[in-house]
Amino acid sequence: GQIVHLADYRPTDFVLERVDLTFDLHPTETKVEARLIFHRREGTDPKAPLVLDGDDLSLSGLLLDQVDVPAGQFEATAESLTVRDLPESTPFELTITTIINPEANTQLMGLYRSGGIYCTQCEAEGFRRITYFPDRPDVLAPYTVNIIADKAANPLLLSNGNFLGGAGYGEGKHFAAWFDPHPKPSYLFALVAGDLGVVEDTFVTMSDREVALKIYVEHGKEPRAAYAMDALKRSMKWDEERFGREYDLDIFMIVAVSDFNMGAMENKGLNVFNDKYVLADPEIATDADYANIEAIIAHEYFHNWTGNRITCRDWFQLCLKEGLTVYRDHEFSADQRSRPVKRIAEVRHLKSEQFPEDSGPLAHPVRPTKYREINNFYTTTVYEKGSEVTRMIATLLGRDLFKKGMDLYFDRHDGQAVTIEDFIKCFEDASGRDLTQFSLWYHQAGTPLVTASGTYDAAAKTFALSLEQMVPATPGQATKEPMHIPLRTALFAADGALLTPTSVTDAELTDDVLHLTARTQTAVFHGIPSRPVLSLNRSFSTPINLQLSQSAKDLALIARYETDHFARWQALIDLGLPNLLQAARDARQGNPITCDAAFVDALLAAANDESLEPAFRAQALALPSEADIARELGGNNDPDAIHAGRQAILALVAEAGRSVFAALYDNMQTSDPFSPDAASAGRRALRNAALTYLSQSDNAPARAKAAFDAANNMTDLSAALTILAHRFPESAEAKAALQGFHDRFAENALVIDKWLAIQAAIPGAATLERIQGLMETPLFKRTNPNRMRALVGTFAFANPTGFGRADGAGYRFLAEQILDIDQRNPQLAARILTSMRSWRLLELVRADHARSALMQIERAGSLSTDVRDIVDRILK
Ligand code: HT7
Ligand code: ZN
Repeated sequence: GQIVHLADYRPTDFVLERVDLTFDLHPTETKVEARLIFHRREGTDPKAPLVLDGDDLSLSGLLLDQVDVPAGQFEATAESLTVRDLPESTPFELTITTIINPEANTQLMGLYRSGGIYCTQCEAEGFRRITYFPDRPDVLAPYTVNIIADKAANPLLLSNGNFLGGAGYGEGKHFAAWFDPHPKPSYLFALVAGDLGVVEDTFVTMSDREVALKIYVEHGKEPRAAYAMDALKRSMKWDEERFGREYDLDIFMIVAVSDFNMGAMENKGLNVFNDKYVLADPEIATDADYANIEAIIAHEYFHNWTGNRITCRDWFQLCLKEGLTVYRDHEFSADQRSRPVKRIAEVRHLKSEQFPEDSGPLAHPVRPTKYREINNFYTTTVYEKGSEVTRMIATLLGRDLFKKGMDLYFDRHDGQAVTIEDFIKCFEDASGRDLTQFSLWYHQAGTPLVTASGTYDAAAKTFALSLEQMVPATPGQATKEPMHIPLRTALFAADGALLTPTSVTDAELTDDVLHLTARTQTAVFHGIPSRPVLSLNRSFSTPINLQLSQSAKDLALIARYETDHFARWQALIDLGLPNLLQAARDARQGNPITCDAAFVDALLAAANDESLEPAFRAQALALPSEADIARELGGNNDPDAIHAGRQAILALVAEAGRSVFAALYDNMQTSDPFSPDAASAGRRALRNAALTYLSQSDNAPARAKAAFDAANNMTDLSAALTILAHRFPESAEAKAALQGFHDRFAENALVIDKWLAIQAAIPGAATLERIQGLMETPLFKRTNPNRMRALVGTFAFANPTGFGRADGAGYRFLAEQILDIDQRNPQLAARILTSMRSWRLLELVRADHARSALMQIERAGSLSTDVRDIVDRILK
């Protein structure tokens, strides 16, 4: 694990012209023959050797222009192949043969087996586990791929691009050939072979070309791919309409596999998906699953232009494709569903995942400058903060100039591997604006803190808004420059009417966007007839922590009258949060817990407001999580007190809103037959939120059990099961429901994952023993990432009282699991270990236990680079 620095970037000495791969597939001995045509890059050292990357490889043949390369001319290790004395000015062909073992590949990087099929994962550096190669994203070439395999076991032979042809190939075998004309980096290579069912459709593009669409799933599961297919067609259409992007091959394929390290992978023309993000029907998928499938299908499809046609020069530029593509999938979902509800969900996710990363030991810039293990930089900062930065460019430029900048980007850089600077330059050129200060968002880590206060001058009819920004220190960045912070802003009169200033001085205001660019700044709004109520950072226009003291009355006014519904939701959160923080403190002191009536009234008013969409009302009812409360408290945290405080507030709201919740539960029925559309999902979300509150005041599980028995879809069923298991864990009803759910879905791995996750999240110290018990049962498959994430991941990321039990047993358990997982799958181990990133916010006794567990990992003999990198940074 050497540290790689952005400043060391150099182009390769050799240019790769073409790639021709032949795979002779075998579960344990696959022969890979790579024919690579290179020429020396002009202006480079004519004597320089060619150095190719490898990972765990052994060379079994090497030809130069079809002739054996003598032993003295090359050197092969597991990690590299060096060839000397290569032609100075003419192209040459290198033929490299390697034998690899897909069955033994437990890292799930390179060529591996999942559920009896062959599949690949090459991003970021998996291709070098297949053959020696210049395995970096700035080496682009067209690929021809020939696949030979046993015909009975592998009727399906797939790779990138268009199908060239296939035929029989000796005894019991057959072959297929694919050609991808679009030059691509090796990380976008894919191969799939095996026996799968297919769902087929077509899409006619904006220039009238017909594209064949195929989604491959396990035999018998074809009907469950219908929603994914629908989402794919909607994505293709949307990218044409919104961004003018047309698909560019004759065929687009998706393959669902059950063993996968992440959500999905955008390989050119052949996306490979975690089957969790493809398979859905009402019996097995929740509304959240449907929304995820839609978003991830879109995300991978959108990569075809933002990532594949235009790719990254090096891995430091990862946000070039990921931040931008997340922004695109967010916009897609906002257009397909409810924009404000989507925005609320995004901000919830950003605050609960990215903000802790940005304020802890793993903080890094959206565009980092060094890494030890690139797999550890597929982070929420690169993805979600990267998306927020793109969104801010759109906010600064406005819709038309942003579109012009994107068009210029697609025009100027099609077929290239580029940098964030190239991307920003397109928006500068399209708009004439200088984005130098704005680009600090890519380079400075940490969530800016903006402190705001307003003063009204009745005589002058002015409202002065004083703003101050502070970007906290983060690892490797002690001091920061002031950033360009675009704050959407509105002022409201006491009757809820929008107040429009006659002018604004001492700050730029464009539409509703106020530009904070200095460390301190006071904007003066003129022509304000009465004391205004300030709504700041509407629609979360900038990812900051905002400190603004507002009275409960003002917040209630925003919650009622803001035209931006995101801001309404934010006002409800701002009303509720102080109650939750105080409740945690009171629970710790053993004091009685109370709750402001203004908050309860505003919450119930929103829940009851029929002019608001049900999905919004459900979001309003979902209080900040225990982790959110811990973050806001800021340190010396006791998870048990936070839990007890939050439960007490839930109970107070439940008590006050009993009749509101009962009416919602009765009235928010959804249509039969089931429909996964956003409006129906919103009604289910509101009904289940009401049920959660009702069960909070129920003393017995009868109502939740009745809901469980009556459910006719997975959303309602899993919501009822969660209430039973979390609220009444020791009841006979909860036990029977858990058993019934298990028996009904025993054959469905994705549903058993839900069953495990619900149990892993049961609050309290006893859950650890429950998890250890579940790990002893035959359904616990250590090699399956979804299963490990469902049980160990949910426990560590989403169960603060169970994982953080006072005796430290949760942390010790995690350390053992990490060391075990690391032996097989370092990427997965490192990711689950990031659940420890906020350990320093714990009270002293727990923090001490957490540190000991981390040191137990750090001291272990044979750690992967992935885990070593995370544990070292978390402990630093
Ligand atoms: N670009 C992909 C990221 C990725 C990945 C996927 C699967 C397994 C390992 C992986 N490493 C990186 C997914 C995406 O962002 O679309
Ligand atoms: Zn992506």
